[in-house]
Amino acid sequence: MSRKQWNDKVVYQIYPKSFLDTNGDGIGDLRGIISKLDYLKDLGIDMIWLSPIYKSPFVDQGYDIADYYAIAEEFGTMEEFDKLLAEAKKRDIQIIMDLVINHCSDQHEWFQKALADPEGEYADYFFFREGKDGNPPNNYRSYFGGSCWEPVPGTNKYYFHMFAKEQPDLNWENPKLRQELYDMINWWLEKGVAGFRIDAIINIKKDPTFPDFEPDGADGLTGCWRMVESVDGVGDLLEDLKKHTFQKYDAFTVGEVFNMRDEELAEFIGEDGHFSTIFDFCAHNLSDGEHGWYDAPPLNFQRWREAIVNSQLEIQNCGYEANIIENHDEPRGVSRFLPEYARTPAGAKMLGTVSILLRGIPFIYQGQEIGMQNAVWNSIEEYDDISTKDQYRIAREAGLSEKEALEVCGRMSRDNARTPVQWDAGEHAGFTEGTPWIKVNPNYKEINVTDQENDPDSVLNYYRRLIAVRKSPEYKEVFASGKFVPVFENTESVMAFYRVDAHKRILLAANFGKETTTLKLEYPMKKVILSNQGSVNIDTSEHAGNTLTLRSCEVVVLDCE
Ligand code: TEU
Ligand code: CA
Repeated sequence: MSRKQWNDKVVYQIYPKSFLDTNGDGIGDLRGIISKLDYLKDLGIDMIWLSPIYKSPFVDQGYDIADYYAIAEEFGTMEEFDKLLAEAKKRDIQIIMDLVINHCSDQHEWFQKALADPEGEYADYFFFREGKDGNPPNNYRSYFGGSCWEPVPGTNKYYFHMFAKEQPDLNWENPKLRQELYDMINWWLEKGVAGFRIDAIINIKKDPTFPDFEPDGADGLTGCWRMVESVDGVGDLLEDLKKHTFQKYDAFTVGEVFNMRDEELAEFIGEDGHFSTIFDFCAHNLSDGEHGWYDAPPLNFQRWREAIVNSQLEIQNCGYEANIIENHDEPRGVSRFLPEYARTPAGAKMLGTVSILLRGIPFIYQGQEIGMQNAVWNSIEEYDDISTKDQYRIAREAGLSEKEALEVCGRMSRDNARTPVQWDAGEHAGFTEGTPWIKVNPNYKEINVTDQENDPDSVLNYYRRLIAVRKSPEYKEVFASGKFVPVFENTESVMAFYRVDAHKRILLAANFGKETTTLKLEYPMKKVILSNQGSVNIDTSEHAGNTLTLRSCEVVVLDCE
């Protein structure tokens, strides 16, 4: 797909396990997704990204794949997947899969064969290395805690994993392994998927010498991302991947890329970039703590605004990124980016408007369209997420009390976004007739789809209008391709920008503050395109000039001269 074919699309991320359960086992499934396609169509969705649905032991919720050619039994069958593709197509909705190819599951046949014969050909699908004097080959810490190296039983070797020990990393230097992956990718493309969201992809390039780095934590280890940042040559692997797969099918690809070198942006998303697009995590990276979640800096509106503005300005020099508020790895945006007084329907609409109308491809995460929030977690046992358990341990080891460590996890846990979608006010929020695999956020009686369907003023109905505006014949072009121009940057608590092309100048202005504020408009307003609090207050009288008054949590989108 050329840029023109995807830069006006709106994408919706489904985390299947928590979307909708239709057989009472407490786990969302493909039939649940099929039954909600009309709902998504109605919302204005063009494309669905499915988090992994492949066969998996679910150590990391399906990001540990045991068979790339099979659907997880928990979710359904290949026939049901084909039905999902066909039903989506009828509605003009495309499906993209999650492509997890930096690592697989330790239950994958390749890894089992490698363990069975550590000198054989399958061992070279992975990184098997000899230890140093009874210790692991080097001092890298995995993303989920502990050493990146796990002993290979019966040998003096270790295998390498950047995530959980059940997620061995694949050796991309091995052409045979690469070919196996390419065949698999092409098989899915032949089936009719439109493309992929590509997991943790920058990690595929390893430094084969695995040099030690200066320890950066109490455990004496060093984050494995240091190798990612120091090694050269990931671009060659990504081009090889593209050439043998996506390019041939004109597929849409969105890379999950952290730790990229800034100067390489154009190579990633430029006209002939490695991917169609990558996610913009600039706002999310603001809460990277030096040692973990427990020392994550608190969010500050000015820093948030500055990060987004700078990122937008940078990106438009070469391509498009994908804009998100939240995803399955991040806490709910309403709880994270809005101050407490703004965690209301008005606040959710305001945040959504900014995200959807920025320059780039909007991705909406399931439940975002009704303003779902972080849950309240009462004990570490309530969590399922492997990363949350690790972060809890780190926080405790750093001296935080149980209560404090829980508070940290409550704020940052990936499980915040993984609680079931709140469909109605009935038992288990209408997600399942059985026992949900993870707790339902108790606020489902206040926040759920059914109630919002019936309320014209709801967050859900606002999102429908918002997406419709973005896709309307009149404004589609300017929102898809128009330039991003920041404005009112010196006004405390206001996030505002223009989207501009040869024909249109759109102003978006949002007041994140607690108090009412006024802005002196630079251009006369032609028309109110959207607002989240009823009538828009513009005073054009002579003494006022052209003044816009914004209440707390008010956002307006104006067509200007
Ligand atoms: O996420 C990659 C991931 O975990 C990053 O956030 C990583 O911690 C980062 O590179 C550190 O800077 C993906 C999936 O979205 C996630 O759900 C999986 O757990 C992970 O890969 C492993 O597949
Ligand atoms: Ca089910």
